Amino acid sequence: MSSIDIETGALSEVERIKQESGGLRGTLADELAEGGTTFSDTAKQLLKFHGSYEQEDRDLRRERKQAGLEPAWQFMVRSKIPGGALTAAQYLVHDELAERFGNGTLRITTRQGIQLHGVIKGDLRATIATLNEALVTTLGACGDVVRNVVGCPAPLPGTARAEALSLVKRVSDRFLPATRAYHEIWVDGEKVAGGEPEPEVDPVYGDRYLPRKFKIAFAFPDDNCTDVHTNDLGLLVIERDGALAGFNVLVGGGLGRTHGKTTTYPRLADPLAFVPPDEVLEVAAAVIAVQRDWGNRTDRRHARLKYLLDERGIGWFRAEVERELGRALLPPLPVTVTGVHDHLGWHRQGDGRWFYGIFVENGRVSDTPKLRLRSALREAAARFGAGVHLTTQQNVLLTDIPGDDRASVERLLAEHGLVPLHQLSGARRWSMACPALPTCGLALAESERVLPAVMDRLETELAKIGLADEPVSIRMTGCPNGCARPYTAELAFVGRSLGKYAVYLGGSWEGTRLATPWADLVPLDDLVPTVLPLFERFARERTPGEAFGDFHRRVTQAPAVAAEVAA
Ligand code: SRM
Ligand code: SF4
Repeated sequence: MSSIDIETGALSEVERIKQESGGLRGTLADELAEGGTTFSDTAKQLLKFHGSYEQEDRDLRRERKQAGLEPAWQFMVRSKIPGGALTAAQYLVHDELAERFGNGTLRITTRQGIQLHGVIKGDLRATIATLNEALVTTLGACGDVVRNVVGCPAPLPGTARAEALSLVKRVSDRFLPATRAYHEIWVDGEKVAGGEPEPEVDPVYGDRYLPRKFKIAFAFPDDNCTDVHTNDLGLLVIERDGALAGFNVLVGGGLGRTHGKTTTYPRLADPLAFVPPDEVLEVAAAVIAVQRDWGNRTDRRHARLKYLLDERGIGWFRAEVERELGRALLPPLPVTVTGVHDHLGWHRQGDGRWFYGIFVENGRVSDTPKLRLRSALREAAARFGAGVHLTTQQNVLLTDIPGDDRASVERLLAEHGLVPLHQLSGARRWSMACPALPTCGLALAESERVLPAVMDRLETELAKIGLADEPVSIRMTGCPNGCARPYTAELAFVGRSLGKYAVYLGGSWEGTRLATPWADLVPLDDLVPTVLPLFERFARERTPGEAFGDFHRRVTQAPAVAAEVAA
């Protein structure tokens, strides 16, 4: 019996759209052929599964409305890049498309993807087709399916690392939607425009796909650079004698919440089982099947796996997964997550070559008069054939660089205005922001565009109190959905309304503890003065080696304060 049989509420509108879409086709091909600037509401929903969102330039909203014009419709195209690994050629295609069809910038995402913004409807097909020619897909980058599978992108030596990375790709391939619609619409083009949709039922997802987005991450206990506990399904590597012994399976992570409501909340994943490497695909399929059959399809705000787990309990969930598998699961192994790396700077790959990690402020790759980052990355890829690996902290690793080229790479980056790593403050190096305005339709406040100035101000103050090099994870989002993972940061600013933020405090450096609300409705200009006393007290009273988030969890966060702000 599936949960659908026992649900009493009406299915959400998106469920109907998926079910009637004929394998995610709907009217997409016809609407593309019609031209114009926008899609119908139904087609917009299906477009997400193909890796694109219809957006508008919100900076132009008022002006265009006053002039009696329609909104400045434009599209975001998101590449799905398992483990964030691109060849030089694949990266160069993104760079070229950003120029030809986008807004001239590339946006590295918090899930190792690349977003092109500002693509107009008439250029969508060419954009997606060109990515596919370079063997990059956008299928399932958005929508109610398994999203980009993330894993540590650093090509460090070690068989466990190599094996885990190869599994990232296999898991991603396994859970790509099976529909042929994607190729018909975007790659083969005309063949299907106006044609009858072929009935197709996806062997993994069925005809209604999943109740909601589903996120998978791989991580290492000593390097949780992917923030594994924030995913619906996490796979934490267990090594024995340097070899990959298997994974602890974690389930039910997710961060989305709504201001002023306690019924939606961030949640870290719980350990479910230990699985050997050759059973990962099967166990992942079973976890996905349980969420597919039992996840909430009436209320999209309660449709993520985390709510199913809280409603039914981990014991029930384990029993359902075991029923799917037809066998018992092994208990999870005791394991502690001890570290997170950003992989910036030079590192040996173990094959005689090197990789160099570059800080990309808030993931935005662009050329400005001061910093020509886009040109620098393009040249590095073109001249040195460097692979471009993307991190979940929105940074870039240039890979496969011969030792002899290291000085030339450094020169190239310096010529384009890149600040040497040692000049970055610890706080800036670990900061992240989501795109928010002007592209995100859900943004309540600015994020990417204002965090750099907040960091300028904070950095100056931190230098005065001896914390210039202190690594502190600081994240900002334009709304409570959590796209830059604010709730696992040590300090976070979450957009409340235009120019006002909630302040969260006390997540752990390792990503194993959630931050809690500390102050609310703080105006943008007051953010630094508001949080500075926290840093001053930290500088004075911390124990040796104590991290900022741990200190504040220990000394300042009375639960009563948190509860008050949440109410
Ligand atoms: Fe996100 C929706 C951007 C990672 C939670 N996210 C959106 C949309 C598509 C807005 C929308 O629905 O109209 C944003 C597009 C903005 C724009 O202008 O392009 C958007 N999310 C992003 C990215 C680009 C942020 C970034 O700074 O890089 C990330 C793309 C990742 C990728 O390549 O796939 C991104 N989003 C995340 C993460 C972090 C993660 O997965 O590691 C989260 C929190 C984890 C989670 O999913 O719980 C996240 N995004 C959301 C949510 C809340 C989901 C929920 O369960 O409530 C929404 C809203 C929704 O789905 O209804 C959302
Ligand atoms: Fe948009 Fe909110 Fe996500 Fe930021 S956190 S990109 S404002 S949905």
